[in-house]
Amino acid sequence: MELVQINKIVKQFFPNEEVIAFSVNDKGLINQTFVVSIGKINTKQFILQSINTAIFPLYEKGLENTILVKNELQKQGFSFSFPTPIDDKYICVDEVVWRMFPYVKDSICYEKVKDKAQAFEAAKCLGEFYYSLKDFDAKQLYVTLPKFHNAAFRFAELNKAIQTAAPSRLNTAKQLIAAINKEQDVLHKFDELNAELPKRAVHFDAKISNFLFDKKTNKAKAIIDLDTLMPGTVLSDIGDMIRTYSNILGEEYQAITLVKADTEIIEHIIAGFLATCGNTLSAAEKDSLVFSGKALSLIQCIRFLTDYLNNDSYFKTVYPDQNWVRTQNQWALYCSLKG
Ligand code: GN1
Ligand code: MG
Repeated sequence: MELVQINKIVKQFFPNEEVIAFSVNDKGLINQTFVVSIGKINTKQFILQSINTAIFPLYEKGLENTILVKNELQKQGFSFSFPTPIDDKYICVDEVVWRMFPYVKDSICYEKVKDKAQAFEAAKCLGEFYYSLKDFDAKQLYVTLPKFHNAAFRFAELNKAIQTAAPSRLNTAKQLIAAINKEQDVLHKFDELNAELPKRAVHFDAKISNFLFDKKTNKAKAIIDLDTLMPGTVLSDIGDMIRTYSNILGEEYQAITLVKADTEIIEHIIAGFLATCGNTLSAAEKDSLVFSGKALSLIQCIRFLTDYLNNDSYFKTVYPDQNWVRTQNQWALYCSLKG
């Protein structure tokens, strides 16, 4: 992207301002994100982001979800920042959909969890999010990504990919596919629990880079990336926190034999979450939290493997076989969680 193109888009939000500089933020695997500096005097920073509408076809409904949840969080006095699109709008330029967000000042975004204190902080923020939304009727929210964390669906997608995969990729994955086939019980149990547990407003992507931290105090400051906000159960969020935080080397780590879950981090996630969500959760929800980490690791393993077999059509990759590395990484994590 050139500055002139960026400026054309930003003008639709700030007609009287000029973009003086921008940089690419390449953290997400799906959308395209820029940090833009606006105004020659009193320069201010914003986030400019294009939406991958192939992956988020119901993005307008997603915006409605965000606004509904924002209003409720404000009403309940949620104490963390929850940056939502400027002017509550998305715009379309040359068939690309864009939105802007305020930049959370003095914040820092981490790709990997630094330590258990940081995991505790993020989980406390999520716990307060659940507490603030405890009386919010999740049925008001649209299901923008149907079956997103439905294990049976993910397994069926894997089987479809197996049918059309290139022989070399299929051959690479053969043993792992056989091993995954033996884990059906975990997939079934996850879907059964999801059917039984209370439906809540769920973030659906609670990884560490979706919490911003204060540069000075290291406290959580904001919760971001709301494209997947929709009805679900707590298992999706705590499961994804466990999956991403306990894997301290990160999901991109290539020395697979070193990948394993840090159990102390898991304890800190659960303690932090329960500290702020109060008695929002039922006993059945609390009992399933540890299991959810295991299930989400297996589901994400299946998702990366499916994409590998589909020639990397979903998750962004920067080197060949990256989705295969991610698959093995998630499998190693799953095996360590399984014990
Ligand atoms: C995707 O784009 P990003 O990084 O926010 C994905 C998540 C996965 C994650 C794996 C809509 O999120 O479900 O857990 O990659 N989001 C979607 O890194 O598929
Ligand atoms: Mg996301």
